[in-house]
Amino acid sequence: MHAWPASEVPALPGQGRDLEIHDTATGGRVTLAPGPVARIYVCGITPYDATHMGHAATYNAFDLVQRVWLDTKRQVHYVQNVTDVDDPLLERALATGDDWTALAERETALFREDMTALRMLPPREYVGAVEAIPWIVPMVERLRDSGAAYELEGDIYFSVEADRHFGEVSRLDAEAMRVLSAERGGDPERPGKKNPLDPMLWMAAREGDPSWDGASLGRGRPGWHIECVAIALRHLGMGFDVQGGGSDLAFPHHEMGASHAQALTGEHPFAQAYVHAGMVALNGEKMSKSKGNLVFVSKVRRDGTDPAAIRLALLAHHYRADWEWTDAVLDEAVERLARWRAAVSRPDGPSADALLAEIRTALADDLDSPAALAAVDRWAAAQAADGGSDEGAPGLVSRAVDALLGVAL
Ligand code: 5CA
Ligand code: ZN
Repeated sequence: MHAWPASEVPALPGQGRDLEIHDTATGGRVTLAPGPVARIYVCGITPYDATHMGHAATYNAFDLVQRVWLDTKRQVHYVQNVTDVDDPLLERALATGDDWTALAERETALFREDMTALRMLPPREYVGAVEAIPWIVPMVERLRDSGAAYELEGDIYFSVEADRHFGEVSRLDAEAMRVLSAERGGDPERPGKKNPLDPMLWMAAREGDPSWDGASLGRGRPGWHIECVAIALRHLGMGFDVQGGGSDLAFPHHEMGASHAQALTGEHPFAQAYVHAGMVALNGEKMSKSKGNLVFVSKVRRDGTDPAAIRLALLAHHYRADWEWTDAVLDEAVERLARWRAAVSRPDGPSADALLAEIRTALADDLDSPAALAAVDRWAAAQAADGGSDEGAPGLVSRAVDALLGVAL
């Protein structure tokens, strides 16, 4: 699949700091130490509805990771998937009478437009689950042939006991795992499984569902976790720097993905850090396609809101926090954008050298974007109060805010 166009990242003087970030698997901060090419995999959308502010907030977090790395003069190899065949997509298509491929294409196209408008840097590889089937099939065969997977009435399940590191990503107890497995696409109640948590790797063809040739697996379609593993291993390999997604992916998705990859390769870890963004709510409940309590990025854009203001609304919250989308959040961002634009539109201003250092420090500190915004606010307030005579300052602030926060002033 093609991704979306990259917005330019302006060059800045000096160099940023290495990123310290919260890692779900250790439960604490880690200082990432990528090589000259930092490797990141971020789980993409299941394209059965438009991009909402929760999705946008999560992609914003991982866009900041990239921007910090670019500022340390590294290259970034970023991979993202599209879950373009899965139960929720097929169920929605069935309910609306849409063709499932047309639904997926339409919503993926809208996602690209939203990401472009929000100045999210695109992945180098943007890969659909359907495209990954030829890589998934041999992986599932290998898992089965090595005893890490087994057949149940034609379906193939992964045995969580095959990975001695199982449980190390989410660090949940068995009961919590069981509850989340049932809520998030698993089938812990199905009789005949070796362990109730075992996730499906390959689902035998069902009447009325799309299916593909699975060689010795028979016709069917891939499970969810193996999709991301196949794409990540093909393009990034084991031990890449960051596996990213919202906190609802820590278990089972990222736990199972890590175990699939570790059982396949015999290597550990799948990713150096597992980074999870908080959940955005609306009216007191997590924004979710299945509940329908959504604020769509495309709708807010159509209503005339500058995408830079949407981005500022996301940046005003720490990525790990759970927070609530309200009209006030957006109003405040619109007002902040106007203040910042007025501040950089003057020919000179207070020196911005300290501000650049403050933004860099804030972002390296577990992506503290609210602290970065507060630093820009202080510079803008000083500019409004008594200005300054540094002719390079407004330009430097514009470039820094664009390069590090993805906001075009
Ligand atoms: N296709 C899978 C990942 S392989 C999937 O979870 N798709 S999704 O469309 O449901 O979500 C896409 C990303 O948005 C995931 O990282 C998910 O954790 C995140 N996300 C979903 N809802 C919210 C929310 N309310 N707040 C923050 N992030 C969210
Ligand atoms: Zn994923």
